[in-house]
Amino acid sequence: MPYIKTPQEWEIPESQVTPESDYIDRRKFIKDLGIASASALLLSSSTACAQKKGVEKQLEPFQAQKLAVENNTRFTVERPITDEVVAATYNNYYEFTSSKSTVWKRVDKFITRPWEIEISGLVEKPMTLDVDDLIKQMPIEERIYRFRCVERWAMVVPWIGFPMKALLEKVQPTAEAKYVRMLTFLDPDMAPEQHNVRMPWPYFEGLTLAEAMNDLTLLVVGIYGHVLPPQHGAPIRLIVPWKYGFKSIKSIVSIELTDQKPRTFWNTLGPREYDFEANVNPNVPHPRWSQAKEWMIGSGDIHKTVIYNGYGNSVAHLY
Ligand SMILES: Nc1nc2c(c(=O)[nH]1)N[C@H]1C(S)=C(S)[C@@H](COP(=O)(O)O)O[C@H]1N2
Ligand SMILES: [Mo]
Repeated sequence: MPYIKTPQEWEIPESQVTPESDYIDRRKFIKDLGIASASALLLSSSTACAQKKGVEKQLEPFQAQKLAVENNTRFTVERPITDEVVAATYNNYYEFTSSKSTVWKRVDKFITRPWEIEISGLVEKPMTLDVDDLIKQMPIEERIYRFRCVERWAMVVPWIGFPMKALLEKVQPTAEAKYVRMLTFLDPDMAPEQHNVRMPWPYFEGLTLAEAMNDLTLLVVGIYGHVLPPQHGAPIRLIVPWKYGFKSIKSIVSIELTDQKPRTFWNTLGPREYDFEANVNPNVPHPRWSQAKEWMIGSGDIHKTVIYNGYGNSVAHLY
């Protein structure tokens, strides 16, 4: 079945393509992966079909909430768009599980509406907004972007959202504002891995104000023509396509403007491995693997990694 990844010869063992939690509980993690890969090998095509049907059913209510928006033709990618089911069954969302292929099965208790988002800190007009009221006020459009995880998998996805700049212009950062700090929700009843005390919940990330104001920086509320399903970070998440995926924080409840560089979730857990900037760069290896190549989820196609994930024209001047 197309959504089960065929291992490529150059690929390193699974235990290394899932680094973001590797060292936190290495033994348990490898055990989980062992089970996951063994079962993937044994999966008969009928089981695979049943699995595909399960995902399709899980996605249905979100697909029914269509977002009729224009595609912004300034953003095109030469590579094929990743299949929706592939993208919806290969997720990093550690609040639910560290096993990418089962996030979609663990999000059923995750209630994503109503949802409020607070914008605070060094701004002239702090505000708390209902996400749907916010969406009505913002210039929503579709953009096809490349997406690259630090673990070397990549995809091409049609996001729906609005430039973060539009929201920042509304709240008016003060002259002292230099950074943007973002937080994910905290609710262990909905997200069981938030009971795991080895991780500093809730997930937090940050950008410089210049990065946040860049035209590419998108606050995303939809995907594949409809509202975001929970596994992709409903109801609102960040996408910064020239940086490794962990910067693109999901299910945001707070955006705070600060004059101090914010800490980040993965940098707190692995300071040597996940820096604040995290720009995609083939010439800077991760301490445990090369970043020279990447592979597309679904097809397994291998490509050379491109500096700034191919978005150098828009962002190289920032560095
Ligand atoms: N709150 C939160 N945001 C998160 C993560 C997470 O675990 N929790 N994982 C990050 C990582 S490592 C990646 S690669 C992307 C994955 O996004 P996707 O599942 O929509 O492809 O989400 C990022 N945002
Ligand atoms: Mo990632």
